[in-house]
Amino acid sequence: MKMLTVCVLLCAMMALATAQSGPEEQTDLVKRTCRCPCGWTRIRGRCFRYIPYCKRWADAEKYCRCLGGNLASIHNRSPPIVKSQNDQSQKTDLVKKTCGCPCGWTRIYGRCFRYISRPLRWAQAEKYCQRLGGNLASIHSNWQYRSIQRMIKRACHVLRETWIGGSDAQEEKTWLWSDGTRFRFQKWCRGEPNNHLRSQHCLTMNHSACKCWDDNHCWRRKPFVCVRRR
Ligand SMILES: [Ca+2]
Ligand SMILES: [Ca+2]
Repeated sequence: MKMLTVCVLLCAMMALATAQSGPEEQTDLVKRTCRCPCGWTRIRGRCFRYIPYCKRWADAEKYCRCLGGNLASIHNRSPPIVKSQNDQSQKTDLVKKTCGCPCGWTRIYGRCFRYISRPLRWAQAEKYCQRLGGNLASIHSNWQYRSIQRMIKRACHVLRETWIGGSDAQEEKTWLWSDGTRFRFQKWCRGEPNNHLRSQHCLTMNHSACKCWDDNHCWRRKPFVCVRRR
């Protein structure tokens, strides 16, 4: 059975305190503040992650160890994983969010998004996303906005003010997305963008109690959301 191909690879890691940092996860500071790292789903005290790659069992186990866990063990006759196949919301958490996207990315409307909790300045955040093969996130509908908020909430349970890819640094009041897509959808808070002190040129989401958009000072350090096509 050495050549057994595992097409549904499910990794599990124990409580956060026992997790080891894998190379893909080391840059995320999520582990320090969240119960499960980004891309993992907490079920009954353990963190699970579906990996949509075909691997032999041994390679699958090695991959999970690299992420700080092991292949999933199931201890109940009706375990939450099996149960989730009939539960649309949990099924979405475990399967759909990684389907077609690299590990750690969440698929939303055909694109892959990733929340990085490490606070960086806007330009640093854009460079970070570029190193991951993407850009800071562009958002084109209220539905996408809500989906990204849900992704952040799954990761950290709160909606912190977060950089996305809008900027009017090139020309005041001309907002552009750093990924080159057209800037049409807008979710500004009341009174924003106000270009406070004539020096706010970068876009944050989850501003104020309304969790809407604000133009902010690009030098401020905030967590951010990256996007890539696949
Ligand atoms: Ca401005
Ligand atoms: Ca502002």
